[in-house]
Amino acid sequence: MKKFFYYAALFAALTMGFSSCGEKNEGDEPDDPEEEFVSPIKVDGDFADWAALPAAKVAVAENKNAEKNALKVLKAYADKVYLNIYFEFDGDQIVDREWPAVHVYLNYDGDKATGGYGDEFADACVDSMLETAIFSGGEWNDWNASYWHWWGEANGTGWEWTAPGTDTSEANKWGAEVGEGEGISHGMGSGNAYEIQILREMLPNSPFAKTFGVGIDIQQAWTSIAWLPNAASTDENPNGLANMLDVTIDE
Ligand SMILES: [Ca+2]
Ligand SMILES: [Ca+2]
Repeated sequence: MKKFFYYAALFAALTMGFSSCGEKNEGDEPDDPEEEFVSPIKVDGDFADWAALPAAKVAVAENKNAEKNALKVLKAYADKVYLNIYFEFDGDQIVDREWPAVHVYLNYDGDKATGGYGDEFADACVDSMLETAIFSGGEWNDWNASYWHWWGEANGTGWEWTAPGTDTSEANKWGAEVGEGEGISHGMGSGNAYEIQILREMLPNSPFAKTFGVGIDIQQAWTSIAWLPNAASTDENPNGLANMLDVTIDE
């Protein structure tokens, strides 16, 4: 709980723009200019902010699979503080709107020799994952995700939940780090698109490399029906796996 309190305080300081040290007084100067940072992306379901970003700074993965095509495009932009994600989906395929989970996968260290989850990504180097739904009971849901680390073998596959530190054997794949609703991320949608903002500093034990990897998937009835980046399905690659999307922090 103590850790959660710390991150909640940090988040409050970052979002409200005043110092986390001591009480706020009228006219106080912030201790750290970073706390004044305002992202060019606002989580509001209005995507004009994405259109205004310089294209060279935005990583993009478009759907390449004719069957698993419920996700159309993934865009990722890492500013000084946040990882911002935008995606479009096929509304006709997302019929389960009770609580359809969207996962964000991170190769945060940029190292393809660490992490796993080759189930959806050819390079199998996912270090961590965020999970919550984009809809809840048919309405747009704030994407205030839980956070999990890969505990399985390096470059491994599979999906098991487990408590952190209890067992890092091959059988246990994901260990919990942060519970849902702690404010590590937010999201909002409109039409057939959705935007997510993740506060990188609130992800515990997750040092980001300047260039790191991102991927997403979307579920219907608790099963992933599509993910990005992807590739065409072939005899050699029946599941249409591709490497994660490289994202470079815009410093
Ligand atoms: Ca927006
Ligand atoms: Ca990794």
